[in-house]
Amino acid sequence: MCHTTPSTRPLQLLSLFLAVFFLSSCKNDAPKNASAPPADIPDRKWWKEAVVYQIYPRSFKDSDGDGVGDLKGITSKLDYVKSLGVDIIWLNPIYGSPNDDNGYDISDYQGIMKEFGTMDDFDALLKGMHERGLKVVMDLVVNHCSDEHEWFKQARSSRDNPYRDYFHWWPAEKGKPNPRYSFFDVNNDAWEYDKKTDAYYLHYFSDKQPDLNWENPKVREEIFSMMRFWFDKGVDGFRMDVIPFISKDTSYPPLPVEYKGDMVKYYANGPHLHEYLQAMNREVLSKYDIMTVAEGIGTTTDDILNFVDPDRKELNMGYHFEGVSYGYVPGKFKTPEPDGYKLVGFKEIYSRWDAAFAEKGWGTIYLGNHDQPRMVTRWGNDSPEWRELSSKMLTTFLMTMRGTPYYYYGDELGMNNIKFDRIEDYRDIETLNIYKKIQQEGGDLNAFIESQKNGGARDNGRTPFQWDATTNAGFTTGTPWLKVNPNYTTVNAAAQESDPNSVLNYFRNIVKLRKNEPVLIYGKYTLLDKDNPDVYAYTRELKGKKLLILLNFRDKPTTANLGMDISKAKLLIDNYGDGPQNGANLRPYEAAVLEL
Ligand code: TEU
Repeated sequence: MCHTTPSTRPLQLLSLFLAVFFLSSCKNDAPKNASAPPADIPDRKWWKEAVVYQIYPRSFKDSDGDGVGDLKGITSKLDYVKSLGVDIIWLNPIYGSPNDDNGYDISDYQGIMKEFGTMDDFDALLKGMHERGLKVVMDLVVNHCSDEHEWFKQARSSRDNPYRDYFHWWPAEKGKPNPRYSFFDVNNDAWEYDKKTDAYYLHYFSDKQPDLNWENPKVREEIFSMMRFWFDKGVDGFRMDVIPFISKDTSYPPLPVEYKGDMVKYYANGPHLHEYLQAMNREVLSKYDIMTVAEGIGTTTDDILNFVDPDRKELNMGYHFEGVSYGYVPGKFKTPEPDGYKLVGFKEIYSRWDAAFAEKGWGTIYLGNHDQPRMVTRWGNDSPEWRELSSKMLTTFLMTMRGTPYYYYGDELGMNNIKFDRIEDYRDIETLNIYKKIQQEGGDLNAFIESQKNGGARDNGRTPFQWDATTNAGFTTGTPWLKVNPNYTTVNAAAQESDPNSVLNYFRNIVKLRKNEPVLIYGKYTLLDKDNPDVYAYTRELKGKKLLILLNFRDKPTTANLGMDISKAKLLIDNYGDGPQNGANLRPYEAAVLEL
């Protein structure tokens, strides 16, 4: 045993101080509010230990009364964001854009959308974030740009324009190209005929979002140099929009006979994708201390490591679509199964994805974003009786899984789907086009509107943030671009701020717990009671510390069959406040984290 004599103590204190100082200034170290994980965790990274908070800038806070959220609005709310305990803010696109797809159609990659403000506003926002120890991740949308981008204006002006090969063209004299699928075209036709040069151009999304031709080295260099521009400004990473789509077989062969409209499977992971990502890493990403996350459309547990295996030097993380696509009626646009989704299948998906990173790589976890319905409506229960408890339960899931959590603005209040009755209330190109398609085909329009109330219409997740009970939830003094959910009079940040039991304060507490318990970040995940149709139970384990997470996904009491005695377990957090009663008997939507 080592005894410290009084004479050596000041020296020891000094070296302890220096060690702490050195560790806390180390780039890959934990964010400041975390207690230090055991020293021997391999491959620690700040982006693994972080909680990401996604802000949809259009709907967060409007500073000038035009009804559209903006950068100054976000800056004015940074203290709120900081108070959540999150580390990284992901901003949906804020670049110059005519807004055919709310900024995912970029006309100026190095400028700011007029409605959102100016580059000075951006610089002030970035400074405000960094001053508070918050990092910022921007959206990188480079599978396509806007048809109003100068590149496309040039390209479509003549067949021999130097920018022509920045895009994918099919000359009309070769006949109609083989079909390709577009998400946002009423007829799902990705080839748009352009009269001026008598040719078709390719657009996987709307006809105002022409696909960029990554096979052209000049395009890659333009994009890499644009990325350097933002990194040199100090941004801390990119979320890469539909990145598995960037490489294409430009001979556009007929689709194989097995093709059944499963566009993503056939179009993702093109022939040169990984070559381009490796070049991006070599030439840009590796030069900065930043993070990257692929919007991993089409990725599976079998191929995700091709993106995030650190030895391959491509990206850091990806997010998959298997979870959020689960439990929809096949063939019906994002319409939830009438009896609800099956929890056993849900658990299987998340467990399989956790296992994909057991040896290497790193995952993410999310239940909502700007393309999805509100988490509580889709995965919990948004009736007044259960909205708060089930929101907290889902938040517990997100904050106790391995993988970096991506948490969507407003979920910390338990915001839910707005459930529009009329197509006129929708603004999203996706919903409007699907409606038109159903109309053209003489389908049942009312059934579609009904299906989207609890379903996946993207505007459900894009309504303005509910700050307080004043007009328009304090989001704007003007007319909001998208209606505010009428429940803002009771569901709002101000009301929840002072209530220790609010959804908001539960979020803050569980974020704190995650950051103070390295086991929740790095610990091994083990699913328990796998076939239980109502309870999701699992343990997380690290260096002798073991936590048990119990989540009741139902509006009725139920019991987890754990095969262990938990009467001596220590309660760390619980959404009812007093922990499970009588062993593993759980009340409706009860969520608890226990130390075994
Ligand atoms: O989304 C990719 C995508 O495939 C979406 O079309 C999504 O699956 C669908 O909308 C769900 O209903 C990304 C962005 O996140 C999305 O907002 C953009 O519209 C899209 O790319 C095009 O950039």
